[in-house]
Amino acid sequence: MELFVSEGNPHCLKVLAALEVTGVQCSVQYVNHEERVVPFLSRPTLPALLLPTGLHLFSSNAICRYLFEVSGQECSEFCNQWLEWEATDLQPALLQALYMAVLQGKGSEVSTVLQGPLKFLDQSLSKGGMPYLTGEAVSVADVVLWAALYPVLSDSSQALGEHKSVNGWFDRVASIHSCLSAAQKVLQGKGLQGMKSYMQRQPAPQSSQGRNTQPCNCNPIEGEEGERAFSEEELEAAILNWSKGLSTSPLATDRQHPILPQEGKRNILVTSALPYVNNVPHLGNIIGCVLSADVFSRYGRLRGWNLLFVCGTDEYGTATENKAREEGLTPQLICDKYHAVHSSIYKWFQIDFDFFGRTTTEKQTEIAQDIFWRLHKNGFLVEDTVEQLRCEQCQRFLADRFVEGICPHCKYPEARGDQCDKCGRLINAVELREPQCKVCRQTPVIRSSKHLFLDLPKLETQLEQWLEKSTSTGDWTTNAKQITRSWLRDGLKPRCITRDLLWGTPVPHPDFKEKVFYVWFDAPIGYLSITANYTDEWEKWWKNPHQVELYNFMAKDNVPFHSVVFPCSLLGAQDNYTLVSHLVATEYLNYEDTKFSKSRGVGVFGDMAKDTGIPADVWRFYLLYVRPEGQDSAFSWADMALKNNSELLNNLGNFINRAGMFVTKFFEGYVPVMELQQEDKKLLALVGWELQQYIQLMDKVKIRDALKHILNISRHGNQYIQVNEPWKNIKGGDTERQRAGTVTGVSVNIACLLSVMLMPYMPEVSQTIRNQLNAPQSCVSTMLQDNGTFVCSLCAGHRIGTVSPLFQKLEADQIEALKKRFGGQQPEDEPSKEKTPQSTASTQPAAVPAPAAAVEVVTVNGVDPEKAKQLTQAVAEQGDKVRALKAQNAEKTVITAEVAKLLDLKKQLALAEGKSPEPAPQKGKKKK
Ligand code: B3M
Ligand code: ZN
Repeated sequence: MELFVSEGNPHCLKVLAALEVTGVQCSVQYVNHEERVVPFLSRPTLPALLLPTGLHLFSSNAICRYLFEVSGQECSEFCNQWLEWEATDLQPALLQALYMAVLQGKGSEVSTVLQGPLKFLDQSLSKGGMPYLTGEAVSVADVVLWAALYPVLSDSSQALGEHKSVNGWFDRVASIHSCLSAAQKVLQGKGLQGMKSYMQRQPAPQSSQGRNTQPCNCNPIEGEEGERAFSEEELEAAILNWSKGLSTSPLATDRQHPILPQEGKRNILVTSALPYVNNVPHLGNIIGCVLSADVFSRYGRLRGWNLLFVCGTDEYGTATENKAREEGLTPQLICDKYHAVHSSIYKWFQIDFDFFGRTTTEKQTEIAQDIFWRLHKNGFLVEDTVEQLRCEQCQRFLADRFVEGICPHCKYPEARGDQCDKCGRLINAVELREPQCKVCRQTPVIRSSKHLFLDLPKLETQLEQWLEKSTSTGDWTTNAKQITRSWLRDGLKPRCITRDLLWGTPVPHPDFKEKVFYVWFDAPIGYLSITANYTDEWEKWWKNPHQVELYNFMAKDNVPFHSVVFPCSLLGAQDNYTLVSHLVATEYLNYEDTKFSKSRGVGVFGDMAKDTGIPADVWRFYLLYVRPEGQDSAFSWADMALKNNSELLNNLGNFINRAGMFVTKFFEGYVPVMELQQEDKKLLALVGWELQQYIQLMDKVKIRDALKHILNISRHGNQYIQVNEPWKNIKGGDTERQRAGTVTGVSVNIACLLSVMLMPYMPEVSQTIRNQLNAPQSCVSTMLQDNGTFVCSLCAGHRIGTVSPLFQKLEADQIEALKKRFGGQQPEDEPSKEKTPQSTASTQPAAVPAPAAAVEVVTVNGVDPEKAKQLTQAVAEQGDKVRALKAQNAEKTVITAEVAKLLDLKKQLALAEGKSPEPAPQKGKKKK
């Protein structure tokens, strides 16, 4: 038997899953989409199964059924019924949905199209009360439906709404390894984008197929092609809302600190992963953590939730110790310096933390040690002996980054104690050949050292029970659930929580006096200690799981620590801690078509953004527009210019400016009287609908998708103005002038609504619009009223302020120059150092001293690679010399002189590499 499939074809996903689940012997051939496997068919059809008889099967469901039968699993009547439903009801809707999501960029409308089938599936599953579609065991029906739905359901950017039973069932099937592995083969880990080339070859689906599955039961009025249609009732409701005007109980806009949980309120605690202090964050770090958390927090405040947003720098660990040695400073001074760098970057990006703290505080020691003793007392810590390298001269055990030697696998001479940068293999430090202490270059000896381990296997059952609940009731992104599941699938092992380092929270146990806590045990406790530094009543947030909902924002490489390890620490400590309810993880943001790389000088780092002259709000807008939500995405200069010029300038800015200008020019700055006609009512309904979509998506933390609805509104607005031509009507008779007034009044009210919806994304622009419109403070309560309605907030007679353009064009030559400036040098033929591309972890191998400046402005001018190479060598040698002198406690004056030489060399190196040799210009900037 031979099975023919093609990549990115959703039908092939079904048959491959069936093949893998049943384990039937059959060879698989990957062919391209156009391959005509079945000779007598006029159109190429894949998948196709060539039977031993020489006959072909070419319906995907028939192939699946056949494979199950061959493996001895007969297809029941019930099963057949589901397969029928899949082919006749689900497929047409799916085709439409995929077409929209993959080719038209209308991912946000997928939920509408799939609403009907998903609801049916959900009801059937919950009525049936069984784990699988047809009973207690997986059948062909489960595999077929799961595989059909996999592309959309696994894409976390699709807000498909509440389908509890579907979600539970979907996850259950997904945990069958063969299913996921088939999905991986077909989609190549690219998610929906993996289907692009397949979808491009499919005929466009009839849009009526989408119409049949409208979410409401009402009879929609058929609109023109591509237009959303509303029933009379919906139009009436829109006018009723509009005329209600602003609520009389406006949102309190100034926050009273400390913010504490309140009875009867939705109490939301938001954290962003704590950035490592020793590095300047790049755009990928910023979008993954602080910016996403900021947008959600700002939105939550608009919704009237009682919300606290905390973050801070993660300051302990080897990376800080290394940086301190390189810069000739104490670890504490390094932390102080870089904490200020982080603060100023986030301030520039307008990240509105309620509190931005740090982990090197007394509260951290207090709380971390308390959790440690509780774990100890409750029997969740175990002791074990570990073989480690110890430098007798420096009198200490060498953490992985403090030792270097020959890689046992590829013989690379500068392999680190944890990994080889050449072959990428993980290394156990004791396996290194000819190991050297990186501080004094002596040969270390092997010694055993006792360590403490968190007994994860003992906590596993508790953890799983909690996870089951949290992931089913909370909004965990798909990647967060998948990563967690795969950790659990392999079974948990005890994890070492102690390290032989100096710079860390001390382990209070007398038998482990010399040790500190491992950073990943310590860092998440930072959330608690940072809150404790904000308010003494921190336990009201952190030991209050029934009143508090916790949102953790992070990039996906941080997931297991937040979903498995840290929850285990808290569960084992048994003190009624608040555990995460919503784990929101982004995928990776790439830079152009490569990765951000500090060492190669590629990409835009937080502190450089402001030197581009592009306003912070535009940066925010673009990063949120390409937020890696559900799949990896890329920052691109050309695209940023395009989006600025098309979406911000021509669409959004243009609409708001026109609306305001009409009021100013035609009505002396006073909002005119509005007499709504059918067309205006339709627009109100449409804008109200977009607002609803925005709210639904934001509630589910689909930040990127929600943004598209803001832009939709201004697009509708522009079209409305274009069709109604107020500039002509204003010159006509009474009726025409009245019409111009209505159109202007409605438009300027839409502009006001847009300013509120923009607040989480572009806070400054939002404020500017409200200033220009002289909008009442209470307009920000739009999202409180009846869960968000479009109301008339600038009534007839309201006087607006001075209107001016909001955005500037980004010119092609400007963008070219920026692209050159930040493109970095040609990637050298060096081993990849990006182990965890989106974490703020240092990607700099410790052997190569980091550039002296925290702020690098990368230029291509004046680059001298040969000289740079020599200087790199010289810097490394001089660095070693300084370290050795320090280790030997040499005279201070001697050390100072050598450090000066080192700094000078680094400056020369920076110049040779075409970077700015000046250190961070932090002067004159206030600490947050
Ligand atoms: N500092 C790793 C990172 O920035 C780490 C996060 C800690 S969150 C508690 O990716
Ligand atoms: Zn040593």
